[in-house]
Order: sequence, then structure tokens, then C-alpha cells
Amino acid sequence: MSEASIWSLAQNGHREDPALSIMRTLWDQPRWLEAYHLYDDRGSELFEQICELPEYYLTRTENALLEKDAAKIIAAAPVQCIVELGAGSAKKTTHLLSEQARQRGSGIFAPIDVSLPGLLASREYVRAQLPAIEFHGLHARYEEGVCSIDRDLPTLFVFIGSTIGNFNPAAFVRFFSLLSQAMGPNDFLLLGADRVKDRRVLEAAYADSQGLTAEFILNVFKNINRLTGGKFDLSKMRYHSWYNPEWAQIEMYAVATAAHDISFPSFGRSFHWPKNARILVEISRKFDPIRLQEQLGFFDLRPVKHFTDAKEWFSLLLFQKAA
Ligand code: AVI
Repeated sequence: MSEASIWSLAQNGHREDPALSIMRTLWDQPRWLEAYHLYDDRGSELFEQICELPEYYLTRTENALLEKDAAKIIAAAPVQCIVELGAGSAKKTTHLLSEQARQRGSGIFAPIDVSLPGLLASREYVRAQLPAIEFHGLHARYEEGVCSIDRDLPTLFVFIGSTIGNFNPAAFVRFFSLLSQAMGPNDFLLLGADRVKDRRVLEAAYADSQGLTAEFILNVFKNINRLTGGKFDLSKMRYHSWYNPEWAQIEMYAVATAAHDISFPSFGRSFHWPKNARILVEISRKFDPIRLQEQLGFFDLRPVKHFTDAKEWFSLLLFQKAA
């Protein structure tokens, strides 16, 4: 245990070596990165700021939905435990926790996140504002954390923020297979998913006028340099994003502004990065909620309720694990 009521999986040897994960995808064709490397302390801070941007409608819209529909969600999911995957500071989840306290008088909140500052912030909030809720944080990647959850308590798994959009198709299938296996017949899943919409709205959300998204995406290379000893030079790259309609996804790239070599002395490797060549840093997939409900049926997840906003920009989908 690293902090009171926050546990870590690191000592159990479950954690994948991040430097190796980076090298494996950087040497792929085309070069790409796993999204979780974006969330070092600075990255997490920048992402919190992105969530406040006028162009970034996702957080506001989902938060308003949670505020409006938390009572219905909790009433439809009779659980004792709420596990949030990739919780961050868990601000939006407090609507669910307040309802859990109001409707049932008690509950456990078990957020899982790679960011320790996020876990500390949510612990502080829960302790101060929601004394009826017990806090058990897990400092881990949620893919790893899910497997170590107590299976005996009826649980609502919360995976919001459209984080599912950052998974490539193979990771999507792996994630829902794993999650479904970890769930019992009394368990529920609340999934937040950003929807396909006018591409101008989508593209503006990932190319904000303050340049915060660019800073967030390029910050990953500072983290990579720290983790791998690599020599990425941020002055020789720029951010580029666009909406790919065929794949229904925003693609976020780092583009070389001049040809140069990137070396990784501790691995004894380097690669040439030609001018205008790109590294795919992140994707953000957009969904058709009905198709998503049908798809998750193939993972034994039965749709229970669907909540959306007036513009139909964002969906909260509640599922129950099939018996
Ligand atoms: C965390 N995730 C849902 C964000 C998104 O919208 O895909 C990450 C993000 N990347 C750039 N802006 C926001």
C-alpha cells in the first residue's frame, strides 16, 4: 500500500514495463503509441485543463447527463460497490456516489487509475463530502486492476469519459472480454461514449484555439524521453489531427518538421524520422450507441438503459452482465 486506502499493483510484479511497451509500438509500421503514456503528472494536469475548454464538449455534456440521470442509473443498478476504471479525480462520478449514499445509505467506491494525484484528489473529496462512502483506491492500469476486484459484492463498473474511444479495435475486444469475465451476474457497467456527429464539431474539440491539446499530445515525448532515455526533440515536431470518417475516429499525430534521427542509447537503437512523417499518438473513436449496444451483446452484456443529451452528442449506456 502506497498511501492509506490506496493500493498499488506495482509490487506484485503485474505491471508491464512502460519503456518496452513504448519501444514495441514505436518500431511498428506505422509508428504509434499506447494512450496511457500520455498521463504522466503533467499530461494528467493538461487533460484536466482540456476538459474545461469551450471546444471540448465531452466532459460538460457527460457531466450534465450524470447530474440529471444519476438517480435513475443508481435505481436501475442495485449494487454495493462502484468501481471506476481510469477514474482521474472522479469529479463526474460524485453524482453517482451521492445517489448511492442517498438511496442505499452506504457503499464502497473503488477507483482505479495510473495517476496518483487523481486518486488522492478523489479520496479527499469522498472523505470530506461523502462520509457514507468507503474509499478503496487502486493505483494501477485498469486493464490490470479489473482482474483484482472482489467478485463477491454486487458492483457497478463505471467506464466514462469516452475513454473507450482511445482503444484500437484489438484493445477494445481484449478489454471487453476481460471486463465481462471479471463481472458476475449481479454486476452492471455504465459506459460513456462520444457519438458520431458533424465533423466540424469533432475536429474543433481536438484542435483547440489555446493549443492545449497540442501540448498534451506532444508532452508524451517528454515522458517517453524520461522512461526510455530517448532523445525526442519537441522543437522538431508539430501536432496534427483530423477526423477519419471511414474509421469514425479523430487521429492525433506528431509530425516531424525536419528530417532527423531519434536515438535510444540505453536500447542501442535509433530510427530516422523523415520530414512530414507521422507518429500516431492517439485515436479517439466516435460511436453509434445502438450498434455499440448490439456489439457488447456479444460480450454477454445486456443493455438496460440509454441516456443521451438533447443534441444527441454523447451517450451513457447501462448494461447488466447476462446470467
Ligand atoms: C480521455 N479521452 C477520452 C480523451 C478523448 O477525447 O479522446 C483524450 C483526449 N485527447 C485529446 N483530447 C482529449
